[in-house]
Amino acid sequence: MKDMRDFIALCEKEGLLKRIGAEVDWNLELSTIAKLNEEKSGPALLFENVKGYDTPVITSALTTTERLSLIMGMPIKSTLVDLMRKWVEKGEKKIPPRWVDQAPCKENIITGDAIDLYKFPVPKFYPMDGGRFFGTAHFIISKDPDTGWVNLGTYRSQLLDKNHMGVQFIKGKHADLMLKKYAARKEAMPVASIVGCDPLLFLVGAARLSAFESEYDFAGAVRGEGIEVIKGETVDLPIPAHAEIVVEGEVDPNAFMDEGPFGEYTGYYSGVGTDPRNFIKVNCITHRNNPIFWGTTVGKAVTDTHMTMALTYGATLWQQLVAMRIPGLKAVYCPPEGSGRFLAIISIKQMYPGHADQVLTAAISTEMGAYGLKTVIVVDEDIDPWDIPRVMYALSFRFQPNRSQVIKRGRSTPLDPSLPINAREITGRLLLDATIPYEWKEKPIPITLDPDVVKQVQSRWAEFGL
Ligand SMILES: Cc1cc2nc3c(=O)[nH]c(=O)nc-3n(C[C@H](O)[C@H](O)[C@H](O)COP(=O)(O)O)c2cc1C
Ligand SMILES: [Mn+2]
Repeated sequence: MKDMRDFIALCEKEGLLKRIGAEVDWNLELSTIAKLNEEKSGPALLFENVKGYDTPVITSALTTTERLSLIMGMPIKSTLVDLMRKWVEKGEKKIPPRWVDQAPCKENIITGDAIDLYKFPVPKFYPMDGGRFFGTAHFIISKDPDTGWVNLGTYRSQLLDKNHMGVQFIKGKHADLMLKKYAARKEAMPVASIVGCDPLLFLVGAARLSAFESEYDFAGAVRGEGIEVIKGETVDLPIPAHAEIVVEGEVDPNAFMDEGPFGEYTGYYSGVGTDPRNFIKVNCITHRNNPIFWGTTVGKAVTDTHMTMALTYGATLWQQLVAMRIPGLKAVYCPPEGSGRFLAIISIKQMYPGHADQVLTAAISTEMGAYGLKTVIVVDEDIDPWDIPRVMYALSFRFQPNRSQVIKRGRSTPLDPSLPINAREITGRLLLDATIPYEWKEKPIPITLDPDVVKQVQSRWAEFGL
């Protein structure tokens, strides 16, 4: 899969995409249809007739595990955990991007006064949002001025006027780290915002890969070949050759415009209103002929974004636990209902006393878990962490509060609505041990059926009229 068009074709072949020919307004109507559709785990939607525009808009691309499987090149009936496991395994062998000289993303090049972001059918998602959001299912490419490390990160981008887009680089995110370096050099940071591409690139942009690691190399690893890139027109950055729309520009570290609010994936607004934020001054737009715009709804779980994060954040946590060389890890699951980040369930084969405790404290010490993860549950290997009824069983019959811990302080996300709206830097954490202690000499005695009697009863099953 090279681009959005391949993805659309594949979805259509599998009956997982619906084209909408009826006229739909970019102003709240399109997002409302997408949101209601996603709440029912509906198909990907291709809006072909957006009021006042020729450009179609795709939404709900990632709402189901089936479509995530297509993107990951996995059998369509895979589970989220299957996809996470593949992510962890494939990610080991990084493949750098491959440079090309010609690319479809250069079919149209717009500079100077002709630049106009309103040329695209940018949706307004929720009534209380501060405006139209150009960048939802997009990512921003930036480069470390010291080391040349190229980062892809999804940071929402609000359309502010025809050549300015707000950006929200939360403190400590990779684009924020890079922007601080440009600030020290008294330079603006060159960036490119990409809308519409191989959906895997968006997934890696939304994943919490470690610092100094390029999301491009990771995407190449999953694809098994380097992602094709071409140099930007006005920025020295690798641009996905098959991107639909590329917005090139620069971020002045010391300039701010009013941005937000935006309905977040927690189902709430993250602040109390508009905030001054950095922005992109757009210097060039390139796009394919007949480009396709891509948007994603956030808001109340479970939607597109939650499924994205359950995969990408969950897989990142798993990867980072593997990197810590913790033995006995069976599976990691971060439910989409918790947007893949607030709650994690980990199953292990216990190998020594204190193993479960080690896993619990390790999870909140990973880069992923140290930021926002609030509740970690560890279960034995016979419990699949995605099998919530079995997790409830373990929490009822194996869990013991005296073997669990409350951690008073840890790094939080400003998005967590369980904290006061103006004090979201620090969170508590809860570590729940729902395993049978390894060191117990006498373990609870499980009740089993006699296998011979089971066989005998099964052979007579029809006789009982059941
Ligand atoms: C739809 C969507 C919107 C997001 N918006 C933001 C945002 O505005 N700011 C932010 O810092 N992270 C945002 N994130 C989370 C980041 O994409 C994620 O933390 C990613 O790891 C950032 O890239 P980085 O690790 O290279 O910094 C968003 C994620 C998604 C899926
Ligand atoms: Mn990164």
